Amino acid sequence: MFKFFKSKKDSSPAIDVVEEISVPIANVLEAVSNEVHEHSIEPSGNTSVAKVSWSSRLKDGLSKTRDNFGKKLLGVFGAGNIDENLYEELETILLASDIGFSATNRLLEQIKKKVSLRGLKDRGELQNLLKEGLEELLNPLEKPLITGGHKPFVIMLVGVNGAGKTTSIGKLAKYFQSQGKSVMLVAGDTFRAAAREQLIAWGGKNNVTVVSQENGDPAAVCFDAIQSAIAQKIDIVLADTAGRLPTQLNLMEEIKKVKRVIGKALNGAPHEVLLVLDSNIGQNALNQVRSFDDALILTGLVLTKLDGTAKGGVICAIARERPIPLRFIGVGETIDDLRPFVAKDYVNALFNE
Ligand SMILES: Nc1nc2c(ncn2[C@@H]2O[C@H](COP(=O)(O)OP(=O)(O)OP(=O)(O)O)[C@@H](O)[C@H]2O)c(=O)[nH]1
Ligand SMILES: [Mg+2]
Repeated sequence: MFKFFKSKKDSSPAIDVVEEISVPIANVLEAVSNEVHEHSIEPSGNTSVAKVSWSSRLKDGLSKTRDNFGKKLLGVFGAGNIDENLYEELETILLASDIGFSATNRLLEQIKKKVSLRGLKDRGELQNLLKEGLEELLNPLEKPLITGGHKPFVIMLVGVNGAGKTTSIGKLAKYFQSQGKSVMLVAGDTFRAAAREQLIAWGGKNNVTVVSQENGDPAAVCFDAIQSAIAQKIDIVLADTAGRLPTQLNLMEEIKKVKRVIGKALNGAPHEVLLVLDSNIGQNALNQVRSFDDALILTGLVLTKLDGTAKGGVICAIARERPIPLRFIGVGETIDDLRPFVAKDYVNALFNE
């Protein structure tokens, strides 16, 4: 059994009151249990859970990007002298990896400068220069989320449809719980019943409270949830929202209202506004970052589905154009596949190191 909340009208005209009820979770847990771990069959016939380290998950997850980027680079960095042809080849590879013009130009300029400063001649020495350049470019994005300053610390997740918001909330619930924090999930996507159920399933998986209302107003659901979180002394509130395109102006107004109302429930909240981005969209991610940032003033990004794409280079374009902290990256669908972004690890994984 686990707890979640269901709305009940009270005498206040504007705000629903939440009422705690209990529901069986066996069926929802069954629906999601296959996502938790990769299973393997032992010789005995028993099923065992395969523990895979984060660095191998990251390497596996980035394999398509690496094929598109790192492996081609290895070809360029083979034997021979450094010349203009080499820089052209390098430029072509970087541009084809969704790194973007601006970041590509910066990387090339830096490499050329270092080559002349250090008097390098051999192509083989360039790989380290490129790694250095990528790390320098990506370092400003490496700012882990610190949630200690507020109780509850309210995190709102936004983004286009299917970007991975709800899944990321489920993973984050586990991440924060593993730090000993109490977590509450808020089903702020009130458009689809399935969205609510998806969140309840993640809540069941992590054994955390999910606040939801049938057909409720998203801002009202968030307001109620935060008041409840304050009363219950919850550490972290994760608010899900419905997917929307930046071009859907009415929906962008709605999400601004959700943010405002969260601030009314708790002064200073939300403390984190995370844009969830599907890395498959490549350079379009930049447009989404700009639009959502202009509307909501983002404090962080989550980049999902790096495992399914060859476009992992888009991080570099984001670092160059709008260096909003990349709080987490997702490299798979299981609950452990979302972790804080570490520039060095990411660059090493790109080169399979
Ligand atoms: N491979 C892979 N799949 C992911 C990752 N993150 C999310 N997904 C999948 O992407 C799909 C969409 O995820 P959701 O979390 O439902 O996306 P959403 O942003 O909440 O979607 P809407 O609520 O419709 O706006 C699901 O099938 C997830 O399992 C990831 O890092 N890797
Ligand atoms: Mg969702």
